[in-house]
Amino acid sequence: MKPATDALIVIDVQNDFCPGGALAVAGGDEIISRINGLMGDFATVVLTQDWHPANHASFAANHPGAEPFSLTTMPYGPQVLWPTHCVQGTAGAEFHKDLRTDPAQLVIRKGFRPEIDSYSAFFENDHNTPTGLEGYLRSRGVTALTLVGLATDYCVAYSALDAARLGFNVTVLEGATRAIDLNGSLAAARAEMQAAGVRLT
Ligand code: VGL
Ligand code: ZN
Repeated sequence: MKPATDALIVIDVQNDFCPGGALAVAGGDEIISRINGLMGDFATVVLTQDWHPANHASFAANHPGAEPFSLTTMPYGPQVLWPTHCVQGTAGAEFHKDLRTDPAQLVIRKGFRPEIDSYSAFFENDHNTPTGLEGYLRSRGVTALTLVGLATDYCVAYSALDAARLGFNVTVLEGATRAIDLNGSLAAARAEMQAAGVRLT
């Protein structure tokens, strides 16, 4: 058992990020048994859920003529336009059926505002609008985070970088993550995380 100051943050282990899903991450389902096993080691377990309305601005389908995986510019900066995924209330947004959810005390949903994406579990993509997770963790005395889940180079990396910036001691268990790896995004995310003092193991 880890000390009570340690929390496990399980990022977006949802059907749409697993094989067969709308934004499938290669091998996304391979990490689930490992994550389930880890849950027993942590007194605090948080799950995140990408949770978009159908009219979300991050969907290529909502930008006439735009291809999935192309880049656009939003008021808050560059934004990848994704295939429609994790729409609120759909099967694709549900957690993978093999993921244990009972040990989690908190499920944090993100990306629910139509006009702004939220990769990070802590802040939306403007790097300013909080999700509330920081307050939850701090008020429970948590100082160290272990991050696992999908995808390494987007939601896991953005969460890890924000957490490090907020002063948490952050470890990403790379073996319990899988990446999208769009145009070198995995290498870039790893370098950024290392530079920010995130431990990659
Ligand atoms: C994610 C792209 C779009 C993720 C979520 O969970 O990494 N990636 N929405
Ligand atoms: Zn999303």
